Amino acid sequence: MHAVVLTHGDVDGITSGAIGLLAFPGADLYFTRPSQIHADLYRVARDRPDVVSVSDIALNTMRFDDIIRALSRFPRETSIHWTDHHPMAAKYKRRLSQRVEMFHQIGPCAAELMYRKFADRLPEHALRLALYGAIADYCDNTPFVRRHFEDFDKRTLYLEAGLLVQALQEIDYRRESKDLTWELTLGIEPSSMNNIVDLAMKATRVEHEVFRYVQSHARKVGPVGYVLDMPVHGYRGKSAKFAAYFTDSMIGISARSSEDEVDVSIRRRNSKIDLNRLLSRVISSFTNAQGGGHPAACGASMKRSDFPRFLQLIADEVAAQSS
Ligand SMILES: [Mn+2]
Repeated sequence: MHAVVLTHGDVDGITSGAIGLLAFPGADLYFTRPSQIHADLYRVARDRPDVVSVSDIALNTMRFDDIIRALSRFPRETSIHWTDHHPMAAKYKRRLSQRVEMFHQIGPCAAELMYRKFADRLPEHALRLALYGAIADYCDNTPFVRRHFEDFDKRTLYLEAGLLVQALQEIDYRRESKDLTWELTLGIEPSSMNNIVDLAMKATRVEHEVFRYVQSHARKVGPVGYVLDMPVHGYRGKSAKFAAYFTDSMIGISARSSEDEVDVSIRRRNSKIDLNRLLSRVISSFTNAQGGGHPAACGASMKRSDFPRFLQLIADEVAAQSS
């Protein structure tokens, strides 16, 4: 049997992908992302695999037709599993479900969904992977996760998951993440991976520096705190949180500019605002901007010259919603 696992490169992606590899032994593993999934599916279809598993990939509605077209390239016999927890409008879910075996739920992480979907064919250690994914994605308050926290010492689970989260800040995706995913399928714990422990410690020290940097460089526009072009790469979600904290804001943004683009990570702080919804409203007033994510964590990119107006629109929306 020829199987292919396509998944995201963050900890939930890696753990849900590792569970996919355990469910379909011998499968090939590729990392992908919402902006690329259509092209990757198209490429994978040429090999006519028996099984494809896509996990933790948000549906990019701007690419929806391309995704449907790519799916139509697979032989009818290919079973395609689509497992995800990002918001998905009902019409897209319905349309996609005509071709894929959809397991979609908001609340649990993708790794929990993968575990629940394939539990009867997984080894015992796969359960820990599901819990690491849940901790990493802040999806650790579901009935499934709460129940299984009782099976271990949850403090140890947080340490192991924390090592993965931190190390990934310093891993440049792809190659090393692939090795890491394979090690996880073997049941090797992060604390037993020397390179992961070293990277996690380094990342934690860098994170503390990032915290101090944001303290002295965060700015505020209305109810939104932001930091632009930190001297370190990565740490974007974390620095967005810190920017909200240091400016006493409901929303934090960490932005990085390149020659003609600005890329932002958005987080909320003590707020129930649905960032995904907020972002899709704001982004519709820009050309060449895209983004999305979860209610509590989002990302977007836009033309560099649009960034000031973007900040202002986000601030206006948040102010309007909270008054
Ligand atoms: Mn996820």
